[in-house]
Amino acid sequence: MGSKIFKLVGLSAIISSLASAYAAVPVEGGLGFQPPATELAQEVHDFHNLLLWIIGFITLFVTVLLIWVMVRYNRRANPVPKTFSHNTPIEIAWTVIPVLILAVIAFRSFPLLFKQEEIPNVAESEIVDVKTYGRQWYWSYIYGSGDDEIYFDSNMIQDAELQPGQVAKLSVNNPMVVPAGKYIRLSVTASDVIHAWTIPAFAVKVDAVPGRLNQIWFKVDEPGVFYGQCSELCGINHAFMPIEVRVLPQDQYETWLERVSESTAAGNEYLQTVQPLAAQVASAE
Ligand SMILES: [Cu+2]
Repeated sequence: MGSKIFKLVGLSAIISSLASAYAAVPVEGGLGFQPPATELAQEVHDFHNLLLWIIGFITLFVTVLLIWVMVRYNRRANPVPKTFSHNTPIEIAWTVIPVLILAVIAFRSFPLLFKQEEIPNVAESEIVDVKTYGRQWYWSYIYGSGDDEIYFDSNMIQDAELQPGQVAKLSVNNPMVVPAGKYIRLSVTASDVIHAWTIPAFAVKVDAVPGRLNQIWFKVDEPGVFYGQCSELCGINHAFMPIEVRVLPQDQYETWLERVSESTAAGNEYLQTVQPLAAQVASAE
């Protein structure tokens, strides 16, 4: 029993230190969102917290009203009921107040929706283009075009092949790599059925639809490793096509881009030297 608890504590210590070193690993028993890695995610979380207050207050208010009515106006406490059927001030209040609450929610939510969709108007030098295909059941990533095009597939690591530091059902063999501090413009489509590309820590989610090109953007300022999963039921292995994004400082990203243009293995080898997952776990232990 004692050693079991000790193991659990040790495991959660590793996981939580992993989570602090790298922004987006789900933790066992975790409540709430993964830490936000983009400005957009921070704003989405703030909006969520505001909604929680509003919902909480309304639920409490309605519960108190119900209890009050049950106690004060049951047949025993109030044997002779009043017979009026209208009360104009109350009817105005229960129309206007919900409208105001909905207006406050709309005032916060619509700008966020547009912000998710609209790529900021910045210089092209600040933008990095990446394309991705959702496929049954993995993701493909494409950098550049024409002769300089880099293409690789990104498959989940099977449980039996997990290396120290890799996360079950979330780590992939060839992760997507992007530079920190740049606007990543992601073009998303699919080659068979509908998938959805998402990273919760970025507050980004976009459908990958065959024959159609969707775009989304994100900007992560701090290097780290971020995980997501296909979010559109796409067949038997839907749960096994995760997304892993490695955010590197600009200079390391450029070196990775050079290496990966030689071969995917060379790119991964370099990635291991600058952002090794295993070392993080070893130091946590
Ligand atoms: Cu899917």
